[in-house]
Amino acid sequence: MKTSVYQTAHSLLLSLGFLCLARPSVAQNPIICDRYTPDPAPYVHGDTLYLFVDHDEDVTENNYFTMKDWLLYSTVDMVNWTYRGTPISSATFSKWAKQGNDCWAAQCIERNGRWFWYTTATIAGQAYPGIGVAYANNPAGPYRGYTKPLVQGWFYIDPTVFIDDDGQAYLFWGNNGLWYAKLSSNMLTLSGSVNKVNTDSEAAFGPYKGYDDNGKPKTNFEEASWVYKIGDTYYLEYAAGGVPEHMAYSTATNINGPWTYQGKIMGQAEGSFTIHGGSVRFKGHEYMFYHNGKLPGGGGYKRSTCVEEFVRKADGSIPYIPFTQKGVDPIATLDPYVSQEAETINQSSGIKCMGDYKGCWVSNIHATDYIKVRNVDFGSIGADGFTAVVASEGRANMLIKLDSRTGRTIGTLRIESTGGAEEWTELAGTLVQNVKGVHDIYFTFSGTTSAATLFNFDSWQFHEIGSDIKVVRPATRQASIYYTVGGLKLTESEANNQRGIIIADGKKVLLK
Ligand code: FUB
Repeated sequence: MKTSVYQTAHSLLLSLGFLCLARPSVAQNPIICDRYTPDPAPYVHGDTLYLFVDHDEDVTENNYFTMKDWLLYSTVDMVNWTYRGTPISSATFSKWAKQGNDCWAAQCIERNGRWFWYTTATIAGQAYPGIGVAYANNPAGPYRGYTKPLVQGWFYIDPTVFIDDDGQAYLFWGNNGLWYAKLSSNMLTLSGSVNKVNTDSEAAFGPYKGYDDNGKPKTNFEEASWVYKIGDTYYLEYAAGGVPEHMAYSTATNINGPWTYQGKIMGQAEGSFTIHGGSVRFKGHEYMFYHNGKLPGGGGYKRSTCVEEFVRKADGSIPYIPFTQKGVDPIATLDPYVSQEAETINQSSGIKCMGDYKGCWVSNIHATDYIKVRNVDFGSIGADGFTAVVASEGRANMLIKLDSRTGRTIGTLRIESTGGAEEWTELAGTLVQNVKGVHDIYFTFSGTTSAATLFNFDSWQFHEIGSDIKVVRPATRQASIYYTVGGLKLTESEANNQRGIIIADGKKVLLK
């Protein structure tokens, strides 16, 4: 794809990215730590913010973008992010796209209960890209790729999709140029001709970034368009200024323009020559998503999603938004007394999230790793126990620490072999002390095994003092069962024979 635009100015930024090895414990940007997650495309649906991102591989090939699939995360509190799998890859578009790489920027939206994920890929047998769409009944899939690209041609990358108040959907896209077209009501094909926006206008897109060898001015508009509407005003956010890119925006009172340049909204991304992002409103707050190269090992081809909160001005204009390491404040607490996915994470080190729409879990757990979960509300009564669903080939220990990675240990879990890395079992741990109030918790690990992971971690849940019936997850996906509940050890056959309420350690425990 467009090697010439990118491959020059970046080696310096790329190498700078490798210097970023340590992160302060309060840092929340980048927000996903176990994978590189460029080109964020947030989407709000009900009480959940879905984050559709691209995926820069851990190993960069040919000193260029190495991108083989697309990922999904979600949040309800803006600080804990749940991995929802890798729902689509180039294989989703096997009917028309080059396979194995070039899974570039995308955006997904829901319409009438169906999810439409517009993506960039290279046309099979060609050097130029096209924009395709995959559709599903759920945000995490399974997705089916539509058989043909919607559009194809040089610089046809970075789709953004927008549905106007009258129900007409539009697709915008482009690098070094901006095109748009109406979408059919089925969202899978175009319903009209392709229009080109006049990005050569300084009034529309800001001061020229320079002049080419023929003296022709170069547009400030670069790529990564992001279209939405507030009231009667259409907003177009985009990466601008050439590489390294910054973020700017323009507005219009008609979807067909003319657009009016409104200014810069973010500076040049740190450690990355691209910045691709977009803003979204969620639960009364406004957030700007973008990417940088600041995750350890990161750089221009290993970029990661970040988010900042901003307050739109009374006249609708967007203020200049500074980058922070701190990121955004939580907008909700996390309830430890319901089952929480292990892959719901604020920050982590070493581990990897795995799985798909059928279920996700945490793997690649090593003795030096940790998982931080933020803003956990233990309430005023507190907890007296916890359980975790794990699968393990060997022995390991998990410690739960309070408020810092080296903080007080509040709980321990001893894990024996469950019979295999996918033999899931719910184990009860030991709560060392009662916990009340709102805290961050850290899961830390120890153990010795030659396997790639100490164990696999699916979910966890605390038990509130006084709630005398604990529901232990049914063993539907366990091949073997081994419970320790409130200190009482149940063998596989005992657990198999148990149905109904048993007394364990003075507490009533319901095995379903
Ligand atoms: O991620 C590959 C490309 O880099 C995207 O399509 C552009 O927007 C830039 O972020």
